[in-house]
Parts: sequence; structure tokens; C-alpha cells
Amino acid sequence: MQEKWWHNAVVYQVYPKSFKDSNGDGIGDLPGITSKLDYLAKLGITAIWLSPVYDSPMDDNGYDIANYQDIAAIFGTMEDMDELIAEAKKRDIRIIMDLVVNHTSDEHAWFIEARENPQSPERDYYIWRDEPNELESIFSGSAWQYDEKAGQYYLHFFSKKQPDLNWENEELRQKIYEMMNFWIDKGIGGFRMDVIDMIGKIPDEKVVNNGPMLHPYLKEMNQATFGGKDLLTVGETWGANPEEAKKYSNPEGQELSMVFQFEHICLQYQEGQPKWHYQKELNVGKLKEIFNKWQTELGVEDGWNSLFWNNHDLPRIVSIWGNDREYREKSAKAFAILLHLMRGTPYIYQGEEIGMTNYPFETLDQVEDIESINYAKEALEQGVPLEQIMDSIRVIGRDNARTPMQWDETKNAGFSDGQPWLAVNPNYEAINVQEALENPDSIFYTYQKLVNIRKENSWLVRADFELLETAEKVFAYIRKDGDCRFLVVANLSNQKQEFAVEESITSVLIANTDVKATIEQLTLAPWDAFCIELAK
Ligand code: TEU
Ligand code: CA
Repeated sequence: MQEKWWHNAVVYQVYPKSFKDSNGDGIGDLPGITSKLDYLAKLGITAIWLSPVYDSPMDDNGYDIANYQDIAAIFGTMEDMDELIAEAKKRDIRIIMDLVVNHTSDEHAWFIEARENPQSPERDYYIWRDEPNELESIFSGSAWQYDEKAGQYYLHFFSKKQPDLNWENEELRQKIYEMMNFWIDKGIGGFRMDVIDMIGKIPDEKVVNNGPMLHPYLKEMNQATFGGKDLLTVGETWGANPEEAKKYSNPEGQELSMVFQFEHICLQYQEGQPKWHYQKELNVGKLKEIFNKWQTELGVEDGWNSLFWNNHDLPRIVSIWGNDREYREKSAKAFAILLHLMRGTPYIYQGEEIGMTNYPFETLDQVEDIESINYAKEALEQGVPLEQIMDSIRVIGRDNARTPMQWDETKNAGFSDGQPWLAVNPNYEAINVQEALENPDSIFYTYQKLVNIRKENSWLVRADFELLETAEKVFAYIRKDGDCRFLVVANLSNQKQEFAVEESITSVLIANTDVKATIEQLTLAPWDAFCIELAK
């Protein structure tokens, strides 16, 4: 295989609205991000995935784009964006832009023209029908919205303010590629592609994901834009299996660098149920099965995967699967150690590196996320008790990931001098960056060390993965490349567990516990996790 910079990268996701406010309006912004680059450089990350900062009415916090080549005023200006790219580059950090091209905002000039002028070329950039079918929006209700002006229904798989684009229109595709080249010319490091597996949809046949034209479009996009350039491209592909992932990421296929697949995350939901019927208790057996499948079936010659527990749509890992009370630090470190030594590119979501937790939402007016709000309205109409709705939102709602970044113990956690747009978690006095940097034992330094271990052991890119037979709640594996061998062990439970393997320890690379001189027979305390180098 040809090794690329992104095989060895660690990416940090920034959700701009919640990262750092520079001007006291309570909303994070681009100068705020630039002011924290030294912090990110200290963590050691190679790239930032920047959630959308484009001009937008913010119905879905920027995933509804009104102008792809302009910056939302709340985030700053194009000069601020250029400055962020340049300042990041000085620190060897690349900026990965969020590419949201399954839909636009209904305030995009294309849609305004399309709805007002049936004869315009833009009309066909969107998907119009005289009658709706049964397709449902991911944000509740029908996926079709009647438009008075247009006299037809348009398709929107997300909010009503996010009309789906019609990828069958060749002119539209060319416009998207031109826009991508505009950003590539600015010197960005790549693209994260929002719900990219939906662009090949055939609404009349109720085909939504993985439509037949999906891969042809991606090949066309690759040739027209980033192909041949040294960029990281990652597709958000919820339902991909290893075979699908190969189609996207096999270098010969000339599509993307890697995918985000969510099979492990789907263990947070009850099978076949909407996410609001969450499944809080982690099934470690299933988790092992899923990772084992991906680590062994997506070979290093076949393609590439990403590794993540968190993003801006998901609950905090330490709250849903860890123990955010008596074992907050330990369980946060255990999930980090377990994940970052696997094959794939690790992603860290802002605040994960200090063990930020879910927010104790109590009332609906504390909630800002359109997905949660639409769900709550629909569920209330159906007679679901409010307390049950709030329980779902507390455990699995997207705002859990979006509360302001906790920088220090001062007012508003040092996020803003003004009133933050979403409440700061009340635990910020104990959980914040300043505290983490001062404490050599903090979760932050576990992440920093993991980033370094990957940098210093580039054989981890190629190494085989072998899952060990262990007690149910213990997840243990060996990475092996020639003489080099790492053993990773994590107890994913609140109980003691027994672990044994006939090996002697050469050196402990990282641990959240004291590892004894022999591991032939070991009693693991709750959430113990470590990586040791095995003798050659
Ligand atoms: O998410 C895709 C998506 O399907 C999510 O809505 C997901 O199912 C849900 O949030 C899980 O809780 C992407 C973005 O990451 C998300 O923020 C956007 O809202 C969505 O696309 C529309 O652009
Ligand atoms: Ca601001």
C-alpha cells in the first residue's frame, strides 16, 4: 500500500458554535478557534475537522448552507477563515472542511430561484413532486413539504429548511465541484462529507442510501476535484459494511480516503427502533464482534476506516457507555486506550480529551437541537409522557455533545464573556482544560500520549489485529507486525475481571492503572486499561 499522511493522522473535531467565543456574543467563532490552536498543537493532533462555518440561517447549526463560499457572520469573515487555515498550517495542522451537499438551506439562492421560477435551471437542482410518498424525514414527519410558491412538494430528508439536492442534474454536480475547488485552492486539508451515502437516492423507489449512482458520482467528484491531490476525504456512511467501505476507500477505486461507519455506535439503539429508544447498557460482547469484523475484514490493502466514539450528533461516550460518576476519568481513559491503538484514523471530538459528560437537561426549553425538538413535538402529540421524552434527550440527544467547551473554572467555563447560546454543563468547575493541563494524570495526557504512540509506531498502520478470548466484559487484542507486538487490554465494566495471557511484559506504553510485572494472571480493577509492548 502507498502510505499517506492521513494513515498516521489523528483528527480533532471542532463544533464551532461551542468551541470558543472571541467577542462575547455567546457563540463560538473562527477567531476563537484560532486562539486555541496552541492548545490543539499541544494535544498533538494533525488535522481539524471543522463542522460547517458557511453562511447559514442555522436551522441545523450550519448543516443548512445558504452560501458555500461565504462564512456565517456569527462565525466571522472569510479573512478569519484564511487566518485560521494559515495559523493552523504554521503548527502543521490541516483544516478539513465539512462538505454538506446532500441538501442546502431553503435560503440558498438556488432554492429561492427554484421555488419561484419553474422554468429556471435551478428548479431541477432539487426534487419536486406533485404528490408525496411515504418517505419520512430523519427529523420526524414526512420527507415532503408542500411549497405554496412552487405549487409542488419538495423532498427534505432533514428539516424543512434543508431541501435535498438532485444529484442527477449534471449542471448542479459541476457547480458543487467548482465550489469544492474553491476551497481546495485555499489550501485546506480535505473534506468530511455529510450523509454522502444519500446522494444516489431514488425517491420514487424509496431508495435512500447506497443508490446505484452513489459510487459513479464519487468517482466523478474525485476526478473533478481532489483526485491526485494529497487530501483527506472521509464520508459519513451510516450503514456501510466492510464490503461497502472497500468501495469507498480502496485506493484503486479513486473515491475517498476513508469512511465513518456507525455499526458500533448503533449498539446505543434498540434494534429496529428509533434512536430515542436508546440502549444504554453496553453489550461488550457485540462491541468486540463488531470491531473484530472491521479490523480483520477491511484489510490494509482494501481501504481505510476511521475510529471514533463521539461526534456532534452523539452522546458523550463517558456518559453513555462509561461511568461518568465514580469512574469518569478511568472509563474515559479506557475508551481512549482501547480505540486509538486499532487500525484506522482516530478522531477526537472536542471535550472528549477532558472527559466532558452529557448535560442534565430537565426542561424542553433548555434544548436547542432541531432533531430533539421535532421529536419531542411529535412524541407529545402521540401522548408520550414528557418525562420519558426528557429521559431520551438526556441520554441520547445531540445537545449533549454541543454544550460549550469547558476551558477553565471562571464564569461560563471560560467559553464566553456573554450568555452562551446553550447552557454550560454545571460540572465545569471540576472538568475543564485548565485543570486537565495542570494535572499530569489527567485524561488529556492520556490522549496526548496516545497521539504520540501512533506517531512513534507507524507500523500500527499495517499491523494485524487479533482479538483475544477473554471474560465477556474484557476487551483485549494484539496488534502485530513482524517482531513488533502490542497487547491492549480494557476492562469495560464497573466490576473486577480476571485476565490471563502467557506473555511477559517488556514495557508498559500507556495505562490508567498500575500494571504488575507479570500478566499471566491478573485481576483487573473496574475500567483498568493498558497497552504493553510484548517481548520480541
Ligand atoms: O448527520 C446525519 C444523520 O443522519 C444524523 O441526523 C443522525 O442520524 C442523527 O443525528 C443521529 O443522532 C449529519 C450531520 O452530522 C448532522 O449534524 C446533520 O444534522 C445532518 O447530517 C444533516 O445535515
Ligand atoms: Ca462569537
